[in-house]
Amino acid sequence: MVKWLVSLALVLAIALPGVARAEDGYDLWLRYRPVEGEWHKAYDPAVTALVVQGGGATIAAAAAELERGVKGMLGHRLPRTGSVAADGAVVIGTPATSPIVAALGLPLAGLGDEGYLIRSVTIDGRRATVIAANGEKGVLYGAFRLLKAMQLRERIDALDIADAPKLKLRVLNHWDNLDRHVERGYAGQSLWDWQKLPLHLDPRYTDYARANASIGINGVVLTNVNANAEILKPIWLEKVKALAGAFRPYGIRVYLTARFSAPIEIGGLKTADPLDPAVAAWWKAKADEIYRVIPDFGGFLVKANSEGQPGPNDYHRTHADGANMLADALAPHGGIVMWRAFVYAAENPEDRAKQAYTEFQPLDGRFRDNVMVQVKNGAIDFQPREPFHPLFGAMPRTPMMMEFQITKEYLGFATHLVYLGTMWEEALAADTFRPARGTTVADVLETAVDAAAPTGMAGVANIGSDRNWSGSQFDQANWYAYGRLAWNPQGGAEAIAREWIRMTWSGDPATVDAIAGMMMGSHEAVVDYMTPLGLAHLMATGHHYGPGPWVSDLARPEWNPAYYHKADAAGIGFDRSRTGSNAVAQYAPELADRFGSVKKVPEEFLLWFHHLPWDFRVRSSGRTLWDELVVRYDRGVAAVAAMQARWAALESRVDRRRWEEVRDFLAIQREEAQWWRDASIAYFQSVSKRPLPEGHAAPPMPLDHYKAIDNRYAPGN
Ligand code: BDP
Repeated sequence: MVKWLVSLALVLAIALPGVARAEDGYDLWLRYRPVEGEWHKAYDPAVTALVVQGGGATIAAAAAELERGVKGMLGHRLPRTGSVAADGAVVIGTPATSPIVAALGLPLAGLGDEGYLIRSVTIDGRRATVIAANGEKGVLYGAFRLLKAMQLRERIDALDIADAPKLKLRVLNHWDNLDRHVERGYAGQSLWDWQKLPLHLDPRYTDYARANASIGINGVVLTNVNANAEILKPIWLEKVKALAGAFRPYGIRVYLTARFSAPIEIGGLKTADPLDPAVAAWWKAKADEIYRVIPDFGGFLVKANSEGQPGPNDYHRTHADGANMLADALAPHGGIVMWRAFVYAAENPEDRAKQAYTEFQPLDGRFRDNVMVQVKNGAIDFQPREPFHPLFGAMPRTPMMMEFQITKEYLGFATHLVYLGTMWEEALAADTFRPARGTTVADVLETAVDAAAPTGMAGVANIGSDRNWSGSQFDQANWYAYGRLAWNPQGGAEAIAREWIRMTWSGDPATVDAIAGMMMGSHEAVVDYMTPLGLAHLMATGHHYGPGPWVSDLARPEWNPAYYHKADAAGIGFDRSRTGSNAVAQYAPELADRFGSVKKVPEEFLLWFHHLPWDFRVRSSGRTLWDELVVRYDRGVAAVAAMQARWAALESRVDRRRWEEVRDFLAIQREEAQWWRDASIAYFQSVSKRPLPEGHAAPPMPLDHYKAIDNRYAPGN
């Protein structure tokens, strides 16, 4: 019987490849599943052979990807030919690697060294598609784009696509420790299997690089911002070199985090003072050593004088002193320093939201040309919703790099379905009013300080050793959306979601609409059930798993949720208006006025900027603030229930295994949304002493129950 069942399963698996193959998410958006009927007929004759004339490892990677994609989608091999011998050739190359490309005289001038052009052309009377670029990386990006056209069922017989990235550095930040623990990681262990490096290269490194290249990511910081100086020792650099070698064909450079006190810890010096010549000499020698091992090393990412990390302030030097010293060591090799502006200090009584601006803004113009200041999207810390960081637009002479968090530390870990594209779009589209109305955060990022200056975006990775890479199927969308927005910060979150869905789940229009609907509303839902109306940082201590709005006993004031919500018998919210911390003054005057006024502040930031009485009337609804909070908590929970219902209806529309995983995760999300709602209402009600509005249920348990929940082993901590 068992044997018989096994053979039946085998027969089914062969007969119904699309249905029976258990997908587990490993293939990401590069699934290359067979193309059906009419589309197959259209594509098949258009892609018959591959013409590659020379080129290096990156062109070889592009060719291999085209072969893989065509085999998967069209079912045929892509023979390589040296010339266009029949209709349907795909010609790839740069004018330097390919005489055929050179002879076409294509308009590549405006595409830089990473852009590409894809055109349907006629060569010697034969129909062909050319993927051309100034550099090999562009060819690789173009190859992925052609494959995407087929994945999205776009016509490929009259192509004329020109595209180039708007930012130069599109970087993933891995918060990975050398013992493979990932700080704030919810997708297993670090991908970097250090113990087996450099001699064993896990094939996943190549698949990781392919996925990154497919969305234009061109740099990865391998190590945690809470840095370990060990990584800079020769034995580790050999391992880094091996990873760099695996990534190089895909146009990806490696970077490392530099622990500021490394000269003391591994260099035997007594100080790490950036103005001490011996310290500068140590870093210079270290940089020279790194570049001997990894000639295209990208540079350093530094977290200094933040949350206990060492830095120049320890020696009464500025962040510019520290960054410039490292920049001077890297400059001869073309490396850059990404210096984080995420700084705040327990000793500093100033509103935490103000501290980064206070410290960095006066340093505008004082950094070397190869320094970028890397700024989180908001002024606190990757909260479900924050207004954009006031440093954007306020340092016009300093290259500014956006830092988004892809891993969902504060947004429900891997088990909550939260599409971050909309959240990032909101930040990128925010008007800074600097230098004038209409200059968005995206514009600030894209506008290089001068022609040679770097521009960039960083994303804290959500990638680990889990089969599905990101801990959940839907968190892959956040990796994807991050890459697409780093390529083009003006790219629309919904369009990005839709293309991801079609490549990852299904091309069926009704299915795409249903999943897009879930994703597009998902961020608002999590904001509602965790931190509505501009509340922030109410998560439990340390691991940040679940609610902890009552916490007020931690050593550092700004680690306590109570510091952020300031709820008392009279009301709730953090007064950052002129009469409060005056954080609004760090924005352009128009915004200071808007955010600072209770009448004009956007409702989603109401309690971020204002402390208001519980019976304050909320403009949009006319409800009291207390009632509105309760309504929003419930709205968030209801939105998760609606996602569950939508997903249930898709049961027959997507493959079983992934469908079940998402179903289960939504059930976890539902429970946890309820937990957030109940615990938050129980706590705030203990402060506000108000009855719940009619039709809204009391939390089932007393406050003490929620306070006693102990999740000390939550992941990522
Ligand atoms: C916080 C994280 C912490 C990071 C820190 C940072 O909780 O793990 O080290 O950000 O960005 O959100 O440096």
